[in-house]
Parts: sequence; C-alpha cells; structure tokens
Amino acid sequence: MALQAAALVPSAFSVPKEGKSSASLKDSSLFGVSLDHLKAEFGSASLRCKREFNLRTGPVRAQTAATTTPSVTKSAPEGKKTLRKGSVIVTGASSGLGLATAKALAETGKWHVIMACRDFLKAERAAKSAGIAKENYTIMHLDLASLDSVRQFVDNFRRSGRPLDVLVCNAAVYQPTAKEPSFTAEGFEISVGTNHLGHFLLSRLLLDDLNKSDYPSKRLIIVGSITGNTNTLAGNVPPKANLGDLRGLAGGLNGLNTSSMVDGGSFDGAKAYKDSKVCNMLTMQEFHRRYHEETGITFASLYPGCIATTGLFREHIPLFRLLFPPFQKFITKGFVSEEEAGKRLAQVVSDPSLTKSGVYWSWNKDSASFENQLSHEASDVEKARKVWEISEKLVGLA
Ligand code: LMG
Ligand code: NDP
Ligand code: PMR
Repeated sequence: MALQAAALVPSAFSVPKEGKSSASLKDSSLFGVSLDHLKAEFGSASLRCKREFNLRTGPVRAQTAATTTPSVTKSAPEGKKTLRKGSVIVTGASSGLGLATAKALAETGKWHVIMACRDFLKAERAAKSAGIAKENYTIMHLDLASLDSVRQFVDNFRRSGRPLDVLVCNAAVYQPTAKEPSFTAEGFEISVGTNHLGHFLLSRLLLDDLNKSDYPSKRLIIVGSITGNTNTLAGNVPPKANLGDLRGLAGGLNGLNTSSMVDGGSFDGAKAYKDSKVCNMLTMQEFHRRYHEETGITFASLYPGCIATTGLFREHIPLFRLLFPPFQKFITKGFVSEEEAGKRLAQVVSDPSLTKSGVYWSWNKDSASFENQLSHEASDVEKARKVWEISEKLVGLA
C-alpha cells in the first residue's frame, strides 16, 4: 500500500548518458513526404475562453497545513533580488522521460522536483543513480491507478507546505500485447484509467494549488504523443486512436456491462494507450479554455520525440524491443535519447519563451521547439468538453 511520507534521499554520482539525439523529421512528414493533407486545422480552440473562474475541486480532504508559499523573490546578500526555487511535481519520474526531466530540472539548481511515483524504492534508486542532488528532489508516493491514492497524494503534498508552481502529468502505461484488459482500483481499463483519469483527477485537484502560486510562470503540462495524432504517419500505424462517440468512457470502461474501450469497441491495448493520449491532449485544451484567462496558468502538451529505449515498451514482444530503437534511429529518424527528451520537457516546464497556453509542442531536427498541429479528433472542441464532463463524473468530481 501507499507509502505516504515524503522523503528526501541522498544523491550519488551522475550516470553517463547517451550522446546527442539524432531526432529529426517533423511530425508531419516521413521520407520528405508531407502529410499536410491529413491535417485538420487547429481551429479556434485556443481562442475561446469562457466561464467565470470556478475551481471545483471536489471532496478534498482536510488540509492540515496551510500552504506557505514563500515570497517569490528573496534578497541575495548583496541586496539583489533572486527568484526562489521553483517547485515542480513530475508524475512517473522513476524512469524514462520523467526521470530525465527531473534530472534536467534539478541540475539547473533552480527547481525542486517532487517525484510522484508508485514505486518509492525504485524512484529512490533511480534518483540516486541519475545523480540528482538530494536537496533538489523529494519522492512522494502516487499510484495513478487508484483515485484514493491520487487524493492521498494531494493531501500529503499540501501537508508538505511546498508551493506548487508547475505540474507535469508524465506517467503512463502501455499494454500492447495484452489479450484481456486489466483495471484500476476503481475498475477503469488500466491505460485510460491511469494515463487519463488518474491525471485528470490529480490536475483538477491541484489546480487550486497552482493558482495560489506566486511564481512568475505557473504551468500545467500533460504529455501527449504523435501516435494519438492521425494527421501523422506514426498516428496511422494500426490500431489508430479513435474515441468514437465516447460510449465506452461514459459507461465507465469496466468491461462488464460496458466496453473497456472509450469508443465502445473490443479491447485492444495499443489502441487504449493511443486513445488515452488523445484524452490527454483534449484535456490540456479544455483546461486552457476553462481556466487560462482567469488564472494565467499556462496549459501545454507535447510530443517529446520517439524515446524508443524507455520502459514504456516493457510489455512489447522481444523482437519489437530489439528492432524498434534502430528502426527509429536509422529509418524514421524520429529517435531521441532520454536525456534529450528530458531537456525538451524541462524547456516546457521552465523556458521563459514557452509560456503560450493551449499549445502542443514538438521539436525539429535541430531540437528547436515549434507549435505543432493536432489531428482533427485531438483538437475537437466538442469532444474535449464531453471527455471533460464524463471524466469528472467518473472520478467523483461531478
Ligand atoms: C504489433 O506488433 C502487435 O502485434 C499488436 O498487438 C500491437 O501491439 C501493435 O502497435 C502495437 O504492435 C507490431 C510489431 C511486431 O511491429 C513492429 O515491431 C514494427 C516496428 C519495427 C519495425 C522494424 C523494421 C525492421 C527494420 C530493422 C532496422 C534495423 C536496422 C536499421 C539499420 C538501418 C541502416 C540504414 O512485428 C515485428 O516485430 C516483426 C517485425 C516486422 C517487420 C515489419 C517491417 C516493416 C518495416 C517497414 C519500415 C519501412 C522501411 C522502409 C525502408 C526504407 C529504407 C530507406
Ligand atoms: P516509462 O515507462 O519509462 O515511464 C513511465 C513512468 O510512469 C514510470 O515511472 C512508471 O512507473 C510510471 N507509472 C506507470 N504507471 C503508474 C501509476 N499507476 N502510478 C504512477 N506512476 C506510474 O515510459 P516513458 O518515459 O517513455 O513515458 C513517459 C511519458 O512519455 C508517457 O506519458 C508517454 O506516453 C510519453 N511518450 C513516450 C514516448 C516514447 O517514445 N517513449 C513518445 C511519446 C510520448 P514505474 O517506474 O514504477 O514503472
Ligand atoms: Mg511508430 C515518422 C515515423 C514514425 C515515428 C515518428 C514513430 C513514432 N513511428 C513512426 C513510423 C512507424 N512506426 C512505422 C512506419 C511503423 C510500421 C513499421 C511503425 C510501427 C510502430 C509500432 C508497432 N510504431 C510504434 C509501434 C509501437 O508499438 C509504438 C506505439 O505505438 O506505442 C503506442 C510506436 C511508436 N512509434 C512512434 C512512437 C513515438 C511510438 C511510441 C510511443 C508513443 O506514442 O508514446
């Protein structure tokens, strides 16, 4: 069960990382062939801001310690004003992209990273072997496949008294070879349950905390992916993401009296993952439309590149795990190292030039960021609203 205490663990030497990334090829082309014809216009999604600011965070349990947000600036010895350390929560920071991002942020000395992980000891070992200095991180238990755990995490975080300046929803599971669905504690199919619903509740609850922050740029980042975007070649590799009319999601994804798939179809683990990423990208935009204007919080998503070496593929067949990295490195040229991908996500967390809200970031071959276009479904305003409304019922916020 949940380890509920936050802990500080000591650091060790840095593990040498891979060399420079060879990431190239924009999302929208392969072998120079443009996929622009597949693109749906981004629409006016990001322009419509509405609703008075109403932070309905649901039945949050008692907050035992008032969040003591230290003043955003402090005086240096010479009387010069310096920015206080930012405080960022990264979910799934025990491996892959999350760990690399935690390391990249911690190394700047400007961030304290709260590593929100389901396996406390794994996270502790990972932080140590990545060489993250102990004063720059705290590990807190979070199992996104349990809504109780999400609520516990929020309580524990608030008790810690730390401010929240940036939240990064990064954790994910991918079950490409599962024949049968598995389920979260509340009985949701595990990919959408963890990747989308767990993060949906987490970010809804923590929005209030983000809003209280006095940091110059407050951000909520939800990691997306190219494979959920059918306006790209990668997004057209079967099975394709498709949320349909959301009948399975509305039914609770329990696989009993309703389908375990969002669109109501039969179970497909690879599709469930891609669907969950579409939910992630739609949620980011819905957050933007509902809350950006009132709160000033930047809501963003991204495709960090194909990080073909991470634990995400742990359940894929061995042949896939063997061939996938060279395939991405030498054929698609979409490969990016964990280190490089971590720097990209760290940019979205802290780069002063990436404050635009409602954006899905990607990177070109020189690792320069650009605002990418989402597929028609992943930018569908009406679908975003419906996913939001159904999700808030499922997680007990409505
Ligand atoms: C499926 O597995 C599951 O069955 C399904 O249940 C679901 O989970 C789904 O999406 C999830 O996955 C699919 C998996 C199984 O397919 C792959 O693994 C395909 C991706 C890997 C492709 C490897 C291609 C081999 C290339 C080797 C390159 C290495 C060296 C590079 C050196 C380059 C030097 C310049 O299938 C398999 O694992 C079996 C493998 C099947 C191979 C299919 C080949 C398709 C390759 C297409 C690439 C196009 C190449 C164009 C070449 C241009 C050259 C310039
Ligand atoms: P990893 O498997 O390396 O990392 C995923 C992390 O999520 C792990 O730390 C894992 O914990 C954690 N996690 C899984 N389930 C839960 C849970 N129930 N509660 C809390 N944490 C959980 O994969 P990546 O680093 O590749 O994936 C990170 C993000 O990047 C994901 O959102 C993924 O969709 C996205 N992405 C990845 C791409 C890639 O090519 N790899 C491409 C595009 C997007 P544990 O260590 O305990 O297993
Ligand atoms: Mg894909 C530009 C080409 C490109 C890119 C950037 C990716 C990224 N992939 C591309 C092309 C292809 N892939 C092609 C041509 C094929 C057929 C051989 C192919 C296959 C493939 C498989 C079987 N690719 C995959 C899989 C997976 O199981 C991965 C997946 O879908 O996970 C959900 C995957 C991925 N390809 C990517 C990326 C980034 C992934 C995985 C991670 C993710 O989206 O989160």
